[in-house]
Amino acid sequence: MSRQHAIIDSPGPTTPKDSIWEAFRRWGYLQADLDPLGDLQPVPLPDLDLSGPEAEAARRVYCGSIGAEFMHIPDRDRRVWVQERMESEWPQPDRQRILDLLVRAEVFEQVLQTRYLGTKRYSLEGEAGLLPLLDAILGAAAEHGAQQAVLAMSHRGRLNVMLHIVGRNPAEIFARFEDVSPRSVLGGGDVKYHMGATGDFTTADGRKIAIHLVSNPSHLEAVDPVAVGRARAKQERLGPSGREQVIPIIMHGDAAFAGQGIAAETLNMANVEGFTVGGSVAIVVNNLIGFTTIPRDLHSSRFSSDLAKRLPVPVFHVNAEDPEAVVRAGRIALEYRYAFGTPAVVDLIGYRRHGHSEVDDPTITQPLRYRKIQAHPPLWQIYAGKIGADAAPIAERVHQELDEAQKRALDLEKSPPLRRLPRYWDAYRGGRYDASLEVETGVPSEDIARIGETLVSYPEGFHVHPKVKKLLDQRLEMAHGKRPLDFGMAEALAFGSLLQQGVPVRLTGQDSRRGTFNQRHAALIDIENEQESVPLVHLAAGSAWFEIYNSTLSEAAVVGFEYGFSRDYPEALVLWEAQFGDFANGAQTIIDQFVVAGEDKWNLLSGLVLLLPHGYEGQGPEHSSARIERFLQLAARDNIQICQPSTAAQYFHLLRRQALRAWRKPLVVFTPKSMLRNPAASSALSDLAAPRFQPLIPDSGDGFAARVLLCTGKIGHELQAERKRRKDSSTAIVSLEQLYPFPEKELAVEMDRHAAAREFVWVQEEPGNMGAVAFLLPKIERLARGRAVLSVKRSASASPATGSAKAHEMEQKTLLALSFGARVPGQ
Ligand SMILES: Cc1ncc(C[n+]2csc(CCOP(=O)(O)OP(=O)(O)O)c2C)c(N)n1
Repeated sequence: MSRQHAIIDSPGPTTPKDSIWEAFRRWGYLQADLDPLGDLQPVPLPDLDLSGPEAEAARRVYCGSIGAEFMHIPDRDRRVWVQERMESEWPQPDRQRILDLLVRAEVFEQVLQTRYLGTKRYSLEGEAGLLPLLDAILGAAAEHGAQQAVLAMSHRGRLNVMLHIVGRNPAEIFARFEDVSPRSVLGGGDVKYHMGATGDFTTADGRKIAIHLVSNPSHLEAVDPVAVGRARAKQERLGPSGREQVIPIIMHGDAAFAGQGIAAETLNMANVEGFTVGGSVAIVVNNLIGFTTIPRDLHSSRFSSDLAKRLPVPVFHVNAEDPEAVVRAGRIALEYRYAFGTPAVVDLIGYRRHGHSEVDDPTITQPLRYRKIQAHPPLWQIYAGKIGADAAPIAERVHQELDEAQKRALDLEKSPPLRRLPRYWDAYRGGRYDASLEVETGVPSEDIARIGETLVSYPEGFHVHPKVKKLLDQRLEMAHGKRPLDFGMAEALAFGSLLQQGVPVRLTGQDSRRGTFNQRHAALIDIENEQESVPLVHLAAGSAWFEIYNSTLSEAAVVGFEYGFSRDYPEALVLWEAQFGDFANGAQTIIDQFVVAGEDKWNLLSGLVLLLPHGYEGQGPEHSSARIERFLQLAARDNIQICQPSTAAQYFHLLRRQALRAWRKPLVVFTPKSMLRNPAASSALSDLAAPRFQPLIPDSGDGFAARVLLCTGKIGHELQAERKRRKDSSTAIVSLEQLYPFPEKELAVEMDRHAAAREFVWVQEEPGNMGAVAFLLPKIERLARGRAVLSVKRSASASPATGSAKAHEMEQKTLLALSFGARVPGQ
C-alpha cells in the first residue's frame, strides 16, 4: 500500500462520447436520486444538460440511487477502479435476506415503541437500510479474510445493531429496558444505548466475523479514534495479515460528522504510518437532520460527508430506500478499502421517523417534513412491494420471537453482560488499589550497563549528529555509573529493561521521537542520508516490540487512539506524550469520557500513560501547567494514578511499575522540562536497583525541623537549593511523588516523624485556584493533628502563568521567601 498518490490525470476526453461520460462521472452525483423524501433537490448543471443515448446511459449509472464522488481522487488508477465498478452490471443481490433484515429492523423498533412508550431508544426507522448495508460490508470483508470487525456508532439505531449485527440476544436488551438490576449500577454504569457489545455475525455464505461494538459516550464522534486505535492494536496482535483480518467500520451522524473536529482529526491519521489501519469504512447515517437543526445550518457544503474528501477516497451517496443500491455501495466501498488500504465512505441518505428521541416532537420545528414522514410507509413494505414478496408472515414471526424474548427478560434477575473480554485481559485487574499489587521494579547495575550499551549503539558506518554523539557518549557513562543518570536516560532504560522482559512499548506524541526538549533521541538520524536507527528495537525479547511515532498535530484524536490501543494491548506499556502538558486539554473529552470514567461506566480497563510536561519556568500561560487540579478533581475510587516523579530514578520505577503490576489503571505523569537537565534531579545508578517507586520522598534530616514544607515536582528542588543557600537547618522538605491514590500512610508516618514541627506548609508553583492545594489541604490538615497547616502559592488567577519571564522570576522568588517564613504584609 503506497502513501504516495501519483497525480496523474486522465488523458482527458478524446471523443464526444468520452466527454459525455466524463461529465457524468464528475458531476452526476449532484443530480442523483438520493433522498427518499425528495428534499435534497438535484443541482441544475449546464455540464449535464446533455441528451442522446450516451447521455441517457451515463445518467442511468451516475444519477440513479448511487451518487459516486470520486473524481477528486488524484490517482487515475483509483478513479478508473471506481468507474469500472460503477459502470459494470451487478448481479441481483439476495432479496430475501435484504427483506428479512428490513423487517427485523423495523419490527424490533415497533415492539420497543409499544412496550416501552415514552422511553428513549433512538430508533433506526427511516434508516433501516443500515442493516443490509452492514450485512453487505461484513459479507464482503469476510471474503477478503476479515475475522473481526470493530464497530463504532452513536445512539441512533444502536440497539438494533446490537441485536442484528452483533448478534446479542433480544432478552438482554429488553432486560435493560426493564431495568432489572438497578442496585448493581448505583452511581455508575451507563445508559443502554452507549454500551459496548461483542458477538458473532454470520454472513450470507455462512462465515463468521467476531464483532466488537465499542462502548461510546454521548459526546458524538469521540469514539472514532478509540475504535481505530482498538483496531490497530488488534491488527498488530495478528502480525502482517492483521489489516486483512480486522476491519474497522465507523458510523457517524450527518450533523456530527460535519461538525465535530475529532472526526477530521481521525481521518487525518488514515494513512499515517503509526496510526493507519489500512482503511476504515465510514458510514454516514444521514437523516438530513441533527436534533432540530436542518442541513443548511449544520454545514457549509451540500453533503455532510465533504470532510472525507480531504483524503483520496470515494464517497458513495446512496438512497437508503433503494436497498439493492445500498448493498452495492457497501460492497464497492469495502472493496476499495481492501484494494487501496484507505478509508471509503458510504453516505446513507434516509430520514428519521420520530423526533430526535421518541419523547421529542419533531413537528414543532419541521412540520412539513414530518407530515411527509407520517404518510410514508416503512421501507420493508416498500421493498416487499417492489420485489413482489409477502412480508407479513416474516413480520408475524419476528413479533413472536420478540414477545418470547421479552417474557424471558422479565424472569432475569440481573442484566446479562453484553460482551466477553478477550483472553488477553485475563491476567489483569482493575478495581481498588491494594498493596499486594506491588512488584519489585529495580534492575541490577550489571543489567543496566548491558542495556545501556545497546541504547547507545548504531550500525557500522552510521553518521550520527555530533550533538547526539556527545549525548550518547554521556549516556554510556551513565550506564556504567560514571555520571549521574538524567531523566532521558532513565526513560530509555525503563523502556529497554521492559523490552528485555518481553513487555512491548508504544510511545506517540508530537515530536516525541526526538523529544520536544531535545531529550529523547529514540530514533537516530544519519546526517548523510537521513536513514534511521532505533536502538531500543534491538532490546525487544520474546513477543515484545518497540514503537515510537511522531503523531499528527492533534490531541483529542491521538489520545483517543492510544486509549483505544491500550484497550486491546494490556500487556504493552502504551504512552501518549503532550508537547507541553498545557495542550492535553485539547483531549479533555477523551480524558473525561474514556480515560477516567471508562472503568466506572463500562467496566473497561486501560493502562494508558499520559506524559504531560509541567512546571513554571517563565514560558507563559500555555507552556507552564498541565492542570494538576483538573486531574485531581477527576480522581475517585482509584480510577487513575496521578504522579510527579522528581528524580530520574523515580521516573524509571514509575514506568516499570505501570507495566509490571497486574493493575491496569491510567497513569498521568507530570514530566519535567528544565528538570530534565537539572543535576539535582539526576540519580545514581544504584537508585535503579532500589526495590520500587516511592510515593513520597521523605526529608533527609533527623526529624527535628520546626517547619515542614510539603510539595511536588520541580519546586522541591528549588526549595532544597534555597534551604542550602540560607543554611537553614530548621526546615524539612518532603516531596509527594504520587498525588493519587493519595499516599496517606506514608505521609502520616513522615508528618508524625516530625514531632517537633509547629507548622506544615504546602508549597506549589501554581496559582491558588490551581495545582494540588484544594485537593491536598484538607488531607494534610487531617494528618496534622491540630498543628498549623499553611499554604504558599501564586495568587488565584484566571490564566495559569504570567507571560513575562521577569515577572515569573519575581513571583518564584516570592514563593521561596514565603516558604521560608517571610510573611505577606497584612497577613
Ligand atoms: C459533542 C456533542 N455535542 C452535542 C451533543 C447533543 N446531541 C445529541 S444528538 C445531537 C444531534 C446529532 O445529529 P446527527 O449527528 O445528525 O445524528 P442523529 O441523531 O440525527 O442520528 C446532538 C446535537 C452530543 N451528544 N455530543
